Amino acid sequence: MQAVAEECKNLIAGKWAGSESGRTFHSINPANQDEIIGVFPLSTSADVDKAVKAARGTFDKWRKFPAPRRAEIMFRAGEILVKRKEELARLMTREMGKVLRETRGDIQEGIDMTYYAAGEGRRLLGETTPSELPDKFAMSVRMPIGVVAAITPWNFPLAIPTWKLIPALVCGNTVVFKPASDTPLLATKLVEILLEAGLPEDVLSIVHGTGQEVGNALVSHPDVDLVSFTGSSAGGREISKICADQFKRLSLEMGGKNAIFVMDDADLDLAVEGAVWGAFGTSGQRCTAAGRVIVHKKVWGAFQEKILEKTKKLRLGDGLLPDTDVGPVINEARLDAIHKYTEIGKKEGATLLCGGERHTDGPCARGFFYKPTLFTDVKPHMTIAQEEIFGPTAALIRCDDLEEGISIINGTKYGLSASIYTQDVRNAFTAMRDIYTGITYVNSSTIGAEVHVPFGGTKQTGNGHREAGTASLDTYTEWKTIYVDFSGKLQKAQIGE
Ligand code: UN1
Repeated sequence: MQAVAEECKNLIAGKWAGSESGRTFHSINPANQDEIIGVFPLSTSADVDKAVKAARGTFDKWRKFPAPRRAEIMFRAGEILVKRKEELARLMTREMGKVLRETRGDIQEGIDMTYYAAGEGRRLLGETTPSELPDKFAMSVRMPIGVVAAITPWNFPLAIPTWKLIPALVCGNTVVFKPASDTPLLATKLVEILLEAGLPEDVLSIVHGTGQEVGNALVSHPDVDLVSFTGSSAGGREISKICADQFKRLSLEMGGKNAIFVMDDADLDLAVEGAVWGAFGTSGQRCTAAGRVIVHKKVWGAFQEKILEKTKKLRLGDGLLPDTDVGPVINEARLDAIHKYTEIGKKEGATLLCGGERHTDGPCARGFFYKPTLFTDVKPHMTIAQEEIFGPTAALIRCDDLEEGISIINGTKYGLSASIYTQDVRNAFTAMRDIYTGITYVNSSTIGAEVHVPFGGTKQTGNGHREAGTASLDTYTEWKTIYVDFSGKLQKAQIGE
């Protein structure tokens, strides 16, 4: 069946319309670049300006709309997502390539976030405390921040937008949404669903286009109060500079060089399964992907044999087909970037065990496929063990003991996710204490975070903020402390009478 490309618009100030530039761009299927998924407006800073003005204009009304009512809209959106899960998952596989099991998971993560944040609408808890003075009352409440710019990546086209949009809206902010230009269709679907659920049309805008034009205009706009960005470290650095200049609130979620550590007492089969899933799930295009697998010297040979065998069996193909294990990567530029790391790995002296090249056989000829790639004898300082590849490449690193393994885990500029496989409670608790990442797993892969607990990383993975869980409320609100003195006289804190 030849699917028809959808023609989509921006939603600005409650109206669906093209860009004032009149230009458009395409979203294509990375499994078959001849298939156009949708046509979208190539927007300009003039479009951004309109969207931000609309968001500013409606903020006062939206912040006064009771939070539980705001949250009910999100809950209804969650129900629509449940009904449309299968259709949206299929569309997502066509738009960004990952296999159907995983796109179903992406929609489910969006549902989970939507329900979770909807529940928070009846809480948004603050604090009431005693005052140090008689007849005086003290409390802290959460205030929305204002206009939020949400800039999202293509690897989780629905889940990550829900991490930002839903809590931002429940907290009473208005939002201008700039989705990745590789996955504009799924983003548009989310906005349509929020409107269908009853979101007032001017509370949320979506502006399609490039990071260069739309992203930049949004981040620089003086009427944007908070930028929430998930994407590359290079993008995050640029955004940081612009925001710093304006003292703009900024939440960044960027790279990772996550590691799975296999101790000598690990259940090896379980560890192999976790490593293959962490390294090659989503074709390695998760910020939580296991790009490094650190293996204790006592199980080095056995582990290597098992992981190689399992990796070689992975079937590449269109993610809609039931026997596909690994889909394409997102685009040609990503293929080139991944392959460059293969070249660097070889040059720096690592041994290529399998993969290391494009896959263009048969039905994959018109897609962006890269073979699952394993390097061994990788030294912790090598480029392929330090830089985020964002593709299906894993580096096997040998280590002598627990202490060395943990220090290798911690020895990169990132700190998102890490995992240890061990059956020994002492090893597990030592790792839980000493691994310096935002997310740490025991006997589970580096991927698979849940929405009701904080998500994010230490060091250069982020800038100290977390998404998901109650931590996200801290991103999308400011604290206001309120004192009420009902003594009828001037009371002086710290000074007394
Ligand atoms: C990301 O890759 O940016 O933990 C997010 C996971 C997913 C989210 C990944 N739940 O792998």
